[in-house]
Amino acid sequence: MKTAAILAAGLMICALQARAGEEPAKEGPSVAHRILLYIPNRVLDVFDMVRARVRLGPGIAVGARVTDYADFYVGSYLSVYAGLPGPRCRRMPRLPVGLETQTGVEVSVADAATGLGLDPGYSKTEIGLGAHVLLIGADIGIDPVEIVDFLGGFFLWDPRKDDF
Ligand SMILES: [Ca+2]
Repeated sequence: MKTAAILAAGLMICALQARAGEEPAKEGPSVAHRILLYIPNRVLDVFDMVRARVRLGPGIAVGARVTDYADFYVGSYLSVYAGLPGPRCRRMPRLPVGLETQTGVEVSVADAATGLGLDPGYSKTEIGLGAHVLLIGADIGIDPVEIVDFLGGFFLWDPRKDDF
């Protein structure tokens, strides 16, 4: 009898602990939050769809991509860029001007290229190409997932999870 009572008390403690460990249901942003940031989020989403950077600085490089799995890059450059910076892949917007560098070789997922934090920041689903010749470079691209994200945004769907 005593053993059964201890066992029952133990089971109750376990059940209570399991309940205490349950995550509360996650709530999304409030309606007021969504209304206030609806327009800014759509504006940021529209700029994510296209990359169109020009670069100025020394280097030589060539690259092309149809997603991160079918891409190649070889070269080295150190430049300032201006233009549409391409997908954010985060909430904070990218500036339309800045420093950009990339050095090395990349073929598909074998990536030995680095920009030491100042690389172009391609999204994994981007399609585009770029080249750098002596002092001038250009990089253009489009991201189909960002197009879906932009269109979905009108219906409050945010597949890229980049809305404020
Ligand atoms: Ca979005």
